[in-house]
Amino acid sequence: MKIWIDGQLVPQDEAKVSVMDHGLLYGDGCFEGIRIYNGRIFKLGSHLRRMWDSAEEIRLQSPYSMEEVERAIRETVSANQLTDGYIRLVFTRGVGTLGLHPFLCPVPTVFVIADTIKLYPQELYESGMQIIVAERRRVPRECLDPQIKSLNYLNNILAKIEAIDAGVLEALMLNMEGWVSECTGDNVFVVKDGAVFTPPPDAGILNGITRQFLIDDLGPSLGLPIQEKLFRLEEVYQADELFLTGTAAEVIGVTRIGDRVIGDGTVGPITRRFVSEFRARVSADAPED
Ligand code: PXG
Repeated sequence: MKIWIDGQLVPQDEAKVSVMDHGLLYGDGCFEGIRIYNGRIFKLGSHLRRMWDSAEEIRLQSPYSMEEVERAIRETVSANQLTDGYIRLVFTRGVGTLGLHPFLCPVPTVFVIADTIKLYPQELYESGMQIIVAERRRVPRECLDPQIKSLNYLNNILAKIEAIDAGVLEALMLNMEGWVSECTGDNVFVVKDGAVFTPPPDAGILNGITRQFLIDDLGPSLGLPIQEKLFRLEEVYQADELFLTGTAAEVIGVTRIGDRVIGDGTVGPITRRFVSEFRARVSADAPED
């Protein structure tokens, strides 16, 4: 596998980051996870814009322009001959001294990995996924805004460990006010009486690119408008259907939360329409905007 790092494509075992890199020492940096479908880079423009927004929020200035990073991504994908796969774009604060001071790191480290992706088993999309509600709350926006896709994922990882300990793959997280926010690596949608809801960005979530694609594009084209609304766990338990979205998971139904069954315990009809429409859209001609 070839990796693009600091301006060069190199074999994987030559792609190295220093132990003095603040991305490693402090989790100081940001990243994106992007899908390749049938030779097209799904929502590359949106991912690049979110990457630049994250970088700006942490006052990290990329040494490469957005166009240069886009070129680097396309080069990495073709060097690895990928038509379907997964891209990881990372900016770190770069090499510095011991000590938090970010501006003593002169040059951010930039790298691009393009690889295949292991999907959830297909049967999970048919039968629905089980998740839990994490004890751990989502970090409040006032502390570290979840809209920043930073290299600090321990809040999510600790909730993910709760899920793994419970024998499932995802955990739903509440914010500090008790509103439903999102899962550890996925956004959440509720279906009730034919209407579809998802928490707004100010619930303290990552505004997922997949989430936004459903709101702007799939929902309207299916005649299923999606409303952003704060809701409590009770509304999740009383939902007719529940589903998650994310770059890795795509669109997937949830049929159980802990020991509670959602709806009739099967993947509901509205979720199925989103799952199949998503698949159809990305496999035909995935939008790159
Ligand atoms: N919330 C959080 C906290 C995420 O990390 C999403 C929502 C969904 O956003 P997108 O833009 O992907 O629709 C994410 C995304 C991984 C991995 O390697 C994680 C994500 C995306 C891709 C890969 O586990 N999280």
